Amino acid sequence: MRRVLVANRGEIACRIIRACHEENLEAVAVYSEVDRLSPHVRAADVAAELGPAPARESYLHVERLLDAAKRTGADAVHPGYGFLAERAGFAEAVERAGLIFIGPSPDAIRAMGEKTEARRRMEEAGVPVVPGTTAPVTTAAEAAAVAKRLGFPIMLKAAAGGGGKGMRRVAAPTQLESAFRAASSEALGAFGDGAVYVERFVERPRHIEVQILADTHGTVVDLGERECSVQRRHQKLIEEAPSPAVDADLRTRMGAAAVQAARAVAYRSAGTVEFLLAPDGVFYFLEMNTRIQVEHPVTELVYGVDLVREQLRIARGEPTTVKGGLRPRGHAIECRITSEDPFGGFLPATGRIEFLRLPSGPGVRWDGGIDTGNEVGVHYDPLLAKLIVWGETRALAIRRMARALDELLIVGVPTSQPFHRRVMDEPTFGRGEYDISYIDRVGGDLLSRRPAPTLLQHAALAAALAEHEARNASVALAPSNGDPPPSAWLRAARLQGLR
Ligand code: MV4
Repeated sequence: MRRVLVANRGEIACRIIRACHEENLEAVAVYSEVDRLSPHVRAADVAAELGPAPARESYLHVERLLDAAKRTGADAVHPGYGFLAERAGFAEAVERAGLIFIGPSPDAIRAMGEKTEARRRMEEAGVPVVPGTTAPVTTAAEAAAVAKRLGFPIMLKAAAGGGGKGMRRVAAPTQLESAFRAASSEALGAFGDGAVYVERFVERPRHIEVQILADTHGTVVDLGERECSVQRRHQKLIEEAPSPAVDADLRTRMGAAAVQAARAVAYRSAGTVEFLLAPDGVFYFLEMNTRIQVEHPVTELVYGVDLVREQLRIARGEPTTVKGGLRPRGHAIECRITSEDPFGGFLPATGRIEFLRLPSGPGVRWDGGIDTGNEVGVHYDPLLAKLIVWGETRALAIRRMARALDELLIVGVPTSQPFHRRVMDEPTFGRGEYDISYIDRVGGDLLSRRPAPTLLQHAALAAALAEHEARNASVALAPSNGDPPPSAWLRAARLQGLR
């Protein structure tokens, strides 16, 4: 393996390219027309244009990706997350083209992608699953019969995919018929398959996921848990490791269950087993994500590993360098910096990055995919970057995140930064006493009013405006005889009336 095509964009593409360079591998970036000036393109050794902005014409276009691999002499493909990362068909196409797919086998992807199949395999492997069906139910009547056995409330879920699409909570028999129809049609729309299965509803759970690393020499290790309960409409906003709700004994038990889950599908590479942790301390398998996840850095900081480099080593057939039985050290928190306006219902925002000042200092990590001058559009996921901090304790990590968020300045597009800054001051978050309903409960207060722009934001905007006007002025000053427009020096002199 010599040259890796990174079939992704943004922060994760930059992240993978860094790992490639540290593993003495060359990196090939792919980009759509609107991403021509993106940081991941500049960071790579070779770059290939895929096509127009729409993902289906670029980052989702299998033939163009494989053609780019061939044209650039790539011998491996890393899918990142999102896009084609969990499409078994893409992994198969990569391997059929004679390239290494940096991730699990297509069979493992497929087994975990079909949620009822995954639940069946987990039950067989002795991994605790939420009580319910391990096969789809085909009618509302069938669902009602299962619900009678389980007791209400129940959860209807799409068999063909996770992430909350096609999911409905049903509190009483009278709601079942309409909920079943809604869940099935949403599942059909999202995954092309309307099959639905039934689970008992777990009240007030925390969303806890366990990181797995499996090599091709039989080693399967867990790297502890991540707490991902701060999410809005199934989009995670803040993640942390370790979870404030998990002690050493529970960590050992969840880690063992996650390793069993990975072994049950002969897993390879990095993966994440998602659990629901109920208030009574009982945990249930939810689903397995067969990719590197957005939030992987919090695990890297508390376990001292580089998960993407481990993926590259494993793909080269080398044993993982990670030993089993590691314990987390300190505490890490990640805030997803997205181009969404928290004071405008988190609606996707667009704009041009006019000015970017990044936080730094002890224990601060910025996994970024943006630079000044970049246009932020609506073609892709609104994640711009991740701000991750590490501290010796959770309280110190929170204080450090607050400091880093105060240092961060992005001028030109609204971002989720003010939301995160307020969470760091919010008492229940500070005590770690939250579950998946956190945003519903405290989100409203946190976002009650938009803060006044800081002096620095005003100054940065004024500078950007002055530069914009000066640039326009120079265009206006461009001589009609076709001579080149005046240099910045000449413009400045003219503006001072010196020439
Ligand atoms: C559940 C659940 C409670 N009970 N299943 C969310 C998407 C996918 N990861 C599965 N999810 C859940 N499944 C049962 N039986 C709670 C969640 C859940 C959730 C549900 C609604 C709103 C936000 C949520 C965040 C995390 C998990």
